Amino acid sequence: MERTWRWFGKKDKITLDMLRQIGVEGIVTALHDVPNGEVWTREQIRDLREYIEGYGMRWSVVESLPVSEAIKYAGADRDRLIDNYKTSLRNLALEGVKNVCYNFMPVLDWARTDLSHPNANGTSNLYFSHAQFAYFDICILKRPGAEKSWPDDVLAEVEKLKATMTPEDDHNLVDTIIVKTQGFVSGNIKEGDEHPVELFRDLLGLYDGITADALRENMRYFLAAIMPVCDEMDIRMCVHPDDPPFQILGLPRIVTCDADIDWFLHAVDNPHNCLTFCAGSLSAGGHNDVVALARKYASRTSFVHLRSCHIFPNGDFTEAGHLGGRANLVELVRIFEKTDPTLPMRVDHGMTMLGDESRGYNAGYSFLGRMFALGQVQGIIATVDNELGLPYRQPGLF
Ligand code: DNO
Repeated sequence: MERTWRWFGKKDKITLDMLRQIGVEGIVTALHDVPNGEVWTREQIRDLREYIEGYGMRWSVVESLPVSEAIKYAGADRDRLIDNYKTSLRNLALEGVKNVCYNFMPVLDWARTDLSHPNANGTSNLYFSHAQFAYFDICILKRPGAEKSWPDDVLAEVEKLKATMTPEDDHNLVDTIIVKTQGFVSGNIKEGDEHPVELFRDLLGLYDGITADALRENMRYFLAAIMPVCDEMDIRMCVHPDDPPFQILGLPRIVTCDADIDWFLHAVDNPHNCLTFCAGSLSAGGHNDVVALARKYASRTSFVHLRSCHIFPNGDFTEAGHLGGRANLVELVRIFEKTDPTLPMRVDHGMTMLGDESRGYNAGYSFLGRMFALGQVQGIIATVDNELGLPYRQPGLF
């Protein structure tokens, strides 16, 4: 697999000079400064591509070319936004960047309730608590009918939280769920937005009456519209699974499991319609057998995220070590390396460790924690390559 790394552009505190020292071959990035829905110009793309190439690496994957909400809920503007999307795709391909990750999650790109949940060894990881999320839904967001979407045991936990959560805890929960996890992924709400909860309510309102089937139809419409450009320019579009892979806040989520993946691959049956195999997102759902999914969908995967989750008996999950958890990264590497040894892979999220916490990195995207994980994954790849008779490689080293 190609060793790639998610880098947030020239402003990222983790520099390309650091990355080339730790075995990174390809960069995963986006034009983070271009507002959602606007065209990415060839000049902007070329500038970033050449910058990356100046460090001896290549721009392997776009993560993400964001799909505007109006495309997802079929707003009046969607055809214009799809045209812009097609222009951006064409410009990327003309500059040689032909693997594009996106997601089709309404409003929230990904969700966690704690960004620094302590591990017993002094490091921390991301964490999702159903009770905390339900508390946000019922007591902070005050979504009409929210209580009905949570089971009794979670509602009982919410009652306990009502007695212990301080205004500061509430503020931190809002910051985690709708600001810190969203801003840096070109999400709907950014650091500094004054009334995030109100903004968030308005966004949820856009999906009133949009069922899972309606969202599926909108995804099918989007894919059908962009596939001719992908065919012409040989672009692989790889959708990221919903994270976490279950319904939240009454919003439909349609890339959560085997049946969902099967659906979108067949809805627009085209080899350029691909999957981002995010082992972390998929392993956060107890219904998913991650290894079986990899076996089934490896040939339609154009990008791999390696990470693994541990699910607690109450359904809460945390991000496990890259050699632990439910995902079985060793077996996944075997499957993907056999399918296509050039497939781009990035380690996804990592522990926060050894001073990462004070460096201001984006949530989940520590340096030392991810470097540690990359070292582990490089070891797995080397072992698997040895089994398969493939040569070992690490740029810059003998
Ligand atoms: C979070 C990421 C997501 C992902 C997008 C892809 O850490 O996995 O933000 O990049 O959903 O479109």
